[in-house]
Amino acid sequence: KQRQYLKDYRPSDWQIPHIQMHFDVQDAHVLVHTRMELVAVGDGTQTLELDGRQMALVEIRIDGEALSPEAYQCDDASLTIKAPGARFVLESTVKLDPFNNTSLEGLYAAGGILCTQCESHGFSRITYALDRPDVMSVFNVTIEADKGRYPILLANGERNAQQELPDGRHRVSWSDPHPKPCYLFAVVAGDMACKTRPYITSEGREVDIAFYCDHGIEERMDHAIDSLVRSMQWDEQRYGLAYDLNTYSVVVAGAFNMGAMENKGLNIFNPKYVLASPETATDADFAAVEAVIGHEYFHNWTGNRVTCRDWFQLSLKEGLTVFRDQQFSADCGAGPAQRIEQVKFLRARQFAEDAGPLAHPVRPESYVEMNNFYTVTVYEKGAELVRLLHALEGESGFRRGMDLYFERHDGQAVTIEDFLAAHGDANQLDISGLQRWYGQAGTPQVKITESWDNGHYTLDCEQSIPSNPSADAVLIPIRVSLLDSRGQAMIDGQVLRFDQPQQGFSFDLPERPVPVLFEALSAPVTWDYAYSQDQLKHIVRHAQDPFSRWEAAQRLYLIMIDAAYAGTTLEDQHLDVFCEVMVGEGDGAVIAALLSPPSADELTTRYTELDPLRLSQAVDQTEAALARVLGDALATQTQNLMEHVATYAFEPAAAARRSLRARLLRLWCLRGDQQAWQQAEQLYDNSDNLTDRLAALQALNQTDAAQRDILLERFYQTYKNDKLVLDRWFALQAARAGQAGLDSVRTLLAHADFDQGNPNRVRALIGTFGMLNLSALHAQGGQGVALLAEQILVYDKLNPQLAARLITPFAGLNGLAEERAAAVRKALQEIVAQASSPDVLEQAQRILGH
Ligand code: DPP
Ligand code: ZN
Repeated sequence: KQRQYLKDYRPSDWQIPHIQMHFDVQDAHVLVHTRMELVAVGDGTQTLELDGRQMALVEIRIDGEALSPEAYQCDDASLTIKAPGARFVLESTVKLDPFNNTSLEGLYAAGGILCTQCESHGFSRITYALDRPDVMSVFNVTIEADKGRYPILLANGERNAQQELPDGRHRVSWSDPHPKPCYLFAVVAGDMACKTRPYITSEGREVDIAFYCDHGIEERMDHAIDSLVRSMQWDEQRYGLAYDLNTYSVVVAGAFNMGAMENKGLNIFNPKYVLASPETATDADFAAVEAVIGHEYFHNWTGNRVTCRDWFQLSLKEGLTVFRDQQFSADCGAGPAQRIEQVKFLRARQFAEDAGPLAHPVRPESYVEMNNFYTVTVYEKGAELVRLLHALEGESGFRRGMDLYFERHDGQAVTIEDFLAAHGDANQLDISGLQRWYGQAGTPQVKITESWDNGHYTLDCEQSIPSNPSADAVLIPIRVSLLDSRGQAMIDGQVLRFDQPQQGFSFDLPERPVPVLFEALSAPVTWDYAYSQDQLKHIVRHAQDPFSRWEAAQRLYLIMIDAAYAGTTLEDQHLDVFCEVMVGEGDGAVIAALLSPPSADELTTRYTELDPLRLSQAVDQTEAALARVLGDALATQTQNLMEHVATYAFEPAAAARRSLRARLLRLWCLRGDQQAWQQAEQLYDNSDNLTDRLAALQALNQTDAAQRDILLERFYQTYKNDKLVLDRWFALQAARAGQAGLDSVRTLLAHADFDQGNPNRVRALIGTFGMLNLSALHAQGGQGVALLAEQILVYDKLNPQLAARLITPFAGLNGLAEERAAAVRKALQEIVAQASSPDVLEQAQRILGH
């Protein structure tokens, strides 16, 4: 497969204003007939090269005339024909085998239904096409199938007509008036339950909302439907954007590689992000459903109405839409703990990606397999850059920028420059310091020192990208507060514009302050300032910004983790401030976060020549020290939270209480206290919801309690027929530390409920083991690593997109101590020798530096 480069972008020689498709669904195959109008752009175009893979060409016609095989050339990726003129009609018929398509791209069978996934290049597995986002067409689609097996036939846009056919078959036709790139194309055929809800937009348009899933679990879609209605209202109110069709459908696909897909008017979803009931989804799941439903809906404007010129611009729609879904969740009541979670994820995954061999700019310069660039960098770092822009412009300036962006580009396929230019022009803002972020890989590091001279306080800042020394200085907003000795802010949330390699910022103050830096993480950077322990405790006690309290707490834990990693131990008293935190007032979710040391998977880039087992131990020792220092109050406080357990509702205050209870129970259980273990069992038995049941299991998961095995078995018996919940059972066991975790993974790979065709199940078991369980992955002198490599090769054949994601844990190679690195290198070499998919090969070779 050829490497594609951003610098080689050329507009398409052809446009396709109109595409008509007919799907004839048979028992064991599907025939797809496509009629496209092709129009040359400019003149002199002689040949037309269409993309197309994994299908059998039955017939091809130009202006009604069948072409003889000599008139075209066909290979495994394309079809080339000599164009008869500047305008003609091309018809093709292809035969597909969706029933054996395990890649989950193009048209495939998921459970009993047929569905599609076209982003980024799945459409050319359905028909011959110009599979690029800057070619936009109006689509008309008919689907014909057995009515008993496929009573529901869906495509993008509005339904026009339904017709009964002989032999128990039927046909439904759909048309989508909005020209769209083919990656937003979708069809679905199946037998599903449906729940509907009417909605009237701010423009007075009547919309039929329809959600589809397996029969018998319809009521689990209510939260998703409510979330969609809130999303539609929110986009109208906050951005003035209303929905633009009369139908909005969401279909649950049993097997799905991504979270969900924003196909125009016909979203297709991973069940994880639609189905939620108190007994089958946790608080975090409820929040994730709301966020992903919102995310896909917000794409209707940021992605669909204004789309990407080419795939290098992916962050244009993804970074922006993640930022919008984060704003939406915040407006729906997610508190500061949400920002803490975002930053934990950013640091654990995106900073790690940016520091290793898979680093790439938010706008990549080249790729072999585009699927490998749906990354935390494009999504999460991309969203951080939009957040940064929002902070610079303020709420009303950001809205002005968005308004101008839509005014200029509605209906177009554009670039990240176009987006930034609209914001810059709308606000007379120089965006060059922001633009540089998009082209440079690596996390900027900011070093801050201070001086104090008689009432004159200066913060001296220096920026660089250690992994990318030739990088230019970027614009880094630093939000600071300066606390006095009583904890009052002398400077409160001021934003410093730091855009030089080195820059000083001065303040005149009555006393020397404790600086609170990068409040709410105002830029996606790492930063150093030599805090004393007392300063950190001062911030934990007094800072206004909950995020900064958490940040200071993390730094306190890190002092202890560093010491333990180096083989020394600090007194438990080092953590005594957390006794006050535990019994303090305020948001329970924030207190829970304050009482959580960073986990080992967040720290893989912290040490050179990393010994992952020693790191896991150091983290465990720190958590144990925390549990000890909290003393008897830990038991008392946990028991207080056990009382008055109300009926479950997904509601911020109740969720915060559950989260604190879960955290305290877990710390208490770590002390090996029988009474704590019994409390966990009681919580499990008395609860009416999955959140608390999982909290109990997680509290016991790293202990030797007999209750652990008993509850795991009880959990299995209760939930064995519930796919999403059973995923948690697999994940829990894959998260068990060390050798025990590795043994569990081996056993579970052979379990009757382990299903290679269900990506959620694969991620629950192999993903948890690889991404979140360093001590198991590196257990037994490299055998854990070999097991992961073996599994990657299994999915290389079945589902390359999934396989390529499972490789990520190996990207830490360069930071590992030699003996560990050797095991990983050997595994990667084995993968390169045996893999056949471009997805897996590209990732393995990038990691090895080839
Ligand atoms: N479905 C994926 C997302 O929404 C890719 N577009 O992020
Ligand atoms: Zn998206």
